[in-house]
Amino acid sequence: MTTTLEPAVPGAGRPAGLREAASRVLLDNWTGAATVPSRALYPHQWSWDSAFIAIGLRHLAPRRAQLELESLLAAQWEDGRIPHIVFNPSVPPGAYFPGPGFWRSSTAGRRAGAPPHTETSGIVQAPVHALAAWRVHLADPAESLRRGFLPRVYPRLTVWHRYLRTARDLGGGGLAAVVHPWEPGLDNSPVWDAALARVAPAPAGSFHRTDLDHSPAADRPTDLDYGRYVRLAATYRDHSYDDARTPHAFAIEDPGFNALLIASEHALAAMARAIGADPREHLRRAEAASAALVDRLWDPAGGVFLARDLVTGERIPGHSVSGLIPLVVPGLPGHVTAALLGTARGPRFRLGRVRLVPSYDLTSEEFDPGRYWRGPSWFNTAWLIHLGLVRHGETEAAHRLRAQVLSCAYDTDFAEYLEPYTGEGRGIRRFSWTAALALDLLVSYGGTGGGGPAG
Ligand code: 2M8
Repeated sequence: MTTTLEPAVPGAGRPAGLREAASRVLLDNWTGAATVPSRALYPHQWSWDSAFIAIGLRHLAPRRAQLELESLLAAQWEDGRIPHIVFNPSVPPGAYFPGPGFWRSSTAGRRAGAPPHTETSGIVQAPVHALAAWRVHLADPAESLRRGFLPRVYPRLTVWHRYLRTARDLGGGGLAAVVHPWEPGLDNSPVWDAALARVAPAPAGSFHRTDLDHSPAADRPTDLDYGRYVRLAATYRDHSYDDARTPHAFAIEDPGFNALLIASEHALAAMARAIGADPREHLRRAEAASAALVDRLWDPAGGVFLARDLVTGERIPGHSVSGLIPLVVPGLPGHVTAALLGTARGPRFRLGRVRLVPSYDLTSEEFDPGRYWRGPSWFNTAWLIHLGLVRHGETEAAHRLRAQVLSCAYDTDFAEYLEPYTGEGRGIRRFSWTAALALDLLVSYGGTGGGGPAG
């Protein structure tokens, strides 16, 4: 077991050549209007990936970073949802499963306002977009102004948040629910296991997984997981992606997803100020959602936020990194953030004593150091925890985490995720958000990139 402490010195451990290598990944994965997470495994545009990618891309090409977000927003549905995948029509239909022929957005999603000429998925991902858009604006305010970036994206992002706040408030308590494990982005987290056990899997022979052509089966979700993912998505599709009509076997209030919505609402307030609109409604919404987050998901005994299963009405006992992500929310009660920081450093996550932040509780029987979101450390969640540490004045811990992000990204050739104890790269390499977020922490050291004013 490796417990190397990374240097707590600003800039120490910064691998020479990181900037060039990360830039090369982002350039190679750029398709002309957006960036694929990976040419092989994920050959289309993903929603929260694009937001993280834009955060890094802004340091190389602010205009491209704007385009990254604009091309995603161009596929927004009329009901406000931003789809989790925008399919590239020039990629062969069988290159990724489930592809456009499965989701059939332009027909099945017509009533929900899916775009007629672009194929997308019908589910969503975590709302990091306003947080990214504000940072992209700040990278080059003159270019942003010249292109009218904020006035174009602000109304779309506002409608996106409205969709989550209204159609997705399935529990009626002021939080957004996710209706598929792919939505919070932590696909096979043990937190979803009990809820997924209720879902009858689609028959094994009824679909063909393409992910196993690119990544070892031991690093990926199981076939049984996939059968359930397919069943949930098909049921939603067969109800025209109508949130009120679909009988949701999986409906969960996830702390990370809602924390990002709140942080992004603060970013919308900053954007409103910048374009001369009234920020007060955004601030009011952020405050209301923060209160709901604490009220519905805070677990004082565990010192962490828990997901709430809306089918059983109960909170789910498993501890995932998602429960720490509320560290990014400004203005949470002091006792909550103090307890969260203690949990991050404690035996479940061992911040500073393992690589990055494990995606699942190290002390749990379900922890698996190599399998996707069941334990490995990921760079996007590390970036978010870094933002939280900066925000709470935890400078030394933030420096250490940043140094780990830089060295681990470089040493693993921008792996998708890491074995937390050894730092060994897992999944695919040359993964876009790993490159983008390492670049961001490399360039915008000092809290400005990770912990800028609003959002
Ligand atoms: C993973 O999810 C996709 C489905 O959306 C997949 O497994 O095919 C997750 O890691 C998710 O968080 C990420 O956005 C996506 C693309 O990188 O891959």
